[in-house]
Amino acid sequence: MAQMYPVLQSSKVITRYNGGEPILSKKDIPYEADCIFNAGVTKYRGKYVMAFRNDYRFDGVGSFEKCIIGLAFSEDGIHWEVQDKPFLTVEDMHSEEITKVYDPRLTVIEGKCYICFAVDTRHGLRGGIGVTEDFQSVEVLSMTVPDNRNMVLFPEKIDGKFVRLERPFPVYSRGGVDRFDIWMSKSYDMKYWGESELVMGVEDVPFANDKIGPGAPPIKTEAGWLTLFHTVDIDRTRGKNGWEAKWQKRYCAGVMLLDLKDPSKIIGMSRKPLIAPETSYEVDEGFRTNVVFPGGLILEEDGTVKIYYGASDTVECMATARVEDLIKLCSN
Ligand code: BMA
Repeated sequence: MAQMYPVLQSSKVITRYNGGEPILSKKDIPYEADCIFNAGVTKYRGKYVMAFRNDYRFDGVGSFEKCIIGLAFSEDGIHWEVQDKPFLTVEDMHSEEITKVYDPRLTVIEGKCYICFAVDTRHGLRGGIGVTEDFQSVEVLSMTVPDNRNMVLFPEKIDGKFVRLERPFPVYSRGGVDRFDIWMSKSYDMKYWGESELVMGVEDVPFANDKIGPGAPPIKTEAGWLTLFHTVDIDRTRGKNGWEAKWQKRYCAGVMLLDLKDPSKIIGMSRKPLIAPETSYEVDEGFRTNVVFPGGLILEEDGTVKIYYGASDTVECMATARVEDLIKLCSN
């Protein structure tokens, strides 16, 4: 059985926007919406773009009938103008197999905006990669076999190849429980992926006892590729909270630095969470509780970063930090 886990605190280097108030939530959406969270954010042609998850029509038990992706634009990365219709829905996937589309991540590479997303299918969870230039439609370039998701792309080719981080779910071969790790694959064309290798095992993270996965697409710094990941610890003594009947997990954001030339090599990582659930939105007000799920990291010209994260699967929040402080956290 998983151990009881200690209190975890966010690093002092981060500042939550408005003390942890959401930057996007249900009330901002001009169509049917309940939970707005786990967004991917990037800058494209001078504007901030956010693709967010929208779960709606609660079934009264533990999940939502609908799970789609919406789109918003912003001039400052804080105030958002939401498009009047959804961006990527189950119907857009043209497959009877697919039941949900969610957890988008955005990366601009060579002038095109790529979107990684997850889908639930009747035969397992898959990770998709699509591309858009007009944000009207998405051309799907590849889909993994089950079970794999949480994919994020590096913003440039390395040695002539596109590179992604990803998180397969090796249940059968990891003892029949969650022991999920971060992997990496490469591709010449975004379609065919290979050269897969392990980047970080869950056992390498002192504040995780369950699983880890990629979070925000990496940003390039002189010290290496800086990236955020999510971590999960389970504590069986945690009881019901939120709208869920039973929720014993806690999700935090971690930060690590990968080698510029060979990003399968970890240069360093923070041995403590970068963001742990602490505010009411993160801890006890949402559909779930105790969830901080990072999906976007933007480096500004003044050396600050904006960190975007979903709070308790219900709202989208943001925090800021100095990039050099994040690098410092990874230097042990
Ligand atoms: C994961 C994903 C995320 C979600 C998290 C916490 O398995 O479904 O989208 O935020 O659980 O519920």
